[in-house]
Amino acid sequence: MKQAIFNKIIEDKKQGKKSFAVLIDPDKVDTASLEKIVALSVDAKVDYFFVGGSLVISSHLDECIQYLKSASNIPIVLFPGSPSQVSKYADALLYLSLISGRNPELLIGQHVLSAPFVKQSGLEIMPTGYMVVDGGAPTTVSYISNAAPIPSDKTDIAMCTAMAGEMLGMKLIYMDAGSGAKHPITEKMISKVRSNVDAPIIVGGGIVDAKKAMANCKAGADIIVVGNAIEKNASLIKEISAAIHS
Ligand code: 1GP
Repeated sequence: MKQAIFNKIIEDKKQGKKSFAVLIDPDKVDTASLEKIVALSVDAKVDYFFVGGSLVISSHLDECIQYLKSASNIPIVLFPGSPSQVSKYADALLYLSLISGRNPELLIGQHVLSAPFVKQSGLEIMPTGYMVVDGGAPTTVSYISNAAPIPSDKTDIAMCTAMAGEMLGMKLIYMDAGSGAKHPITEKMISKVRSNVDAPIIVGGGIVDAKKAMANCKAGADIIVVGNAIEKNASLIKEISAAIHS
């Protein structure tokens, strides 16, 4: 089984190096905006492209990934909202189980149905405990998943959920307030999870500036994901990347 990207995440964590992932939703970019995002990301030494969305309506996922591949060496990690968002052209796949929810389909059901196809893709598979936290607004992910998010002040629930995910064998923990969240995840919740699990922690949802990205890193996040804010203003890539890497 491929492990290159996961090994890099572990190595970076050991060395205290924080990483920045730019989230690209294929539905929300056109050729011009994608070119701009890639150029700025290369320049700012972005660590990963995460590609996916709760809904991917258009059919150009493969095309989008092939373009990213041709234009940069930044690893491409699929962040799929459904099994249809698997592309063999990417480098790795966040194999998400929605451990904060109680929807069996997103905990295991869809995985069973898509397992042969996912295995055949040849992608590096990274088992990820996906935790959706209330971000102050109903986001696409909470609607589509039909699962209640963890209340933003219930840090103990987040801690226990992450601990259970890790003990079940999940290699990464992704804490997500949902795309465009009004309130990103609090540092209090991140540090509570950080103190209780060893797995690298990915944090995203509603992060719109370098200050928040840095505060999240200090609280224990290993990878910061930003999508929405960059779609609105791609020049943020540079400052957020610099803050995370500092
Ligand atoms: C959402 O974590 C991601 O799943 C990123 O959220 O688009 O709000 O940056 P934003």
